[in-house]
Amino acid sequence: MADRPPIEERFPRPSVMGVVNVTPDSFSDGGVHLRPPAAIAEAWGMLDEGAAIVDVGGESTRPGADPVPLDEELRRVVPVLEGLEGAPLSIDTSKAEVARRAIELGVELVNDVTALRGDPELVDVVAESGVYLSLMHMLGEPRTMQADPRYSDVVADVAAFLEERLVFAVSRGVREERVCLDPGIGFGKTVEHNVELVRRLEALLALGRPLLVGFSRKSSLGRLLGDPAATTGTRAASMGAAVIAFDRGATVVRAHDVRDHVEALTIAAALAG
Ligand code: HH2
Repeated sequence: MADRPPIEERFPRPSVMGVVNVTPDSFSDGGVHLRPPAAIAEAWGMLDEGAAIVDVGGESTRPGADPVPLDEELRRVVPVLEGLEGAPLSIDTSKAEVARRAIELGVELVNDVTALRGDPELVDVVAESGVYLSLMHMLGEPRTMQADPRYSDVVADVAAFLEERLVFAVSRGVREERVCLDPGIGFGKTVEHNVELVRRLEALLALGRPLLVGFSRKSSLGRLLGDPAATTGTRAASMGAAVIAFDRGATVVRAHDVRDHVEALTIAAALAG
């Protein structure tokens, strides 16, 4: 197992995780990076702009998205990872086989939006390789998750879920100090649920792990700006959300517009002291 520092040392607060989706259908950048050279250039550019890590994904998890077969997901992400040798990378996947190939190609973090519920073999791949892990909350699955999501108390429910998933991962050999947790903005949540999660982020911090928050370009931002039918949010709205998530305790911010987020968070950190 590789020797790695705790995740909060590897990714000091605040760190920006750049997003490169190698998909035809992602909600904000679908089709933009489908050809490997475009995705590779975008990722190196994000690292130049100050991203601490770039998250490469070959399956959209936007509301309504259908699952992608294993061979198609591999076909999308492997050439991109091969072209990014030596770069700090994470893989946005819930499939053990995709994670295995990605780790062979140097990926250091597995970002699983199903929090190890999607593929029973993924926990062993993470534990045996010793890579970092992000566990995210999602209610339901992408195809149906936005159909009337309900919670008794969204923050308490998300916290209980993340705690249970963390205990599970550790019980299967994942080192706790390599895990971060994510409330899963937009994954089975209304605008009000997303707002509540950021407002009360300290309840998730109480779980004792660094938090990753991904509000970038999400439809709740467009809706908060007054368009009830919005499917995306603007860059400026994303940065507003990122700064507040950081101020409430987030360590890693997942974002598409890296330079703006790095600059906004650098100033937020300087002023917050
Ligand atoms: N959001 C998306 C995808 N992966 N992973 C984590 N840990 N947290 C998030 O909030 C998160 C995520 C959705 O955004 P995007 O990748 O831009 O879109 P799509 O899923 O349509 O590819």
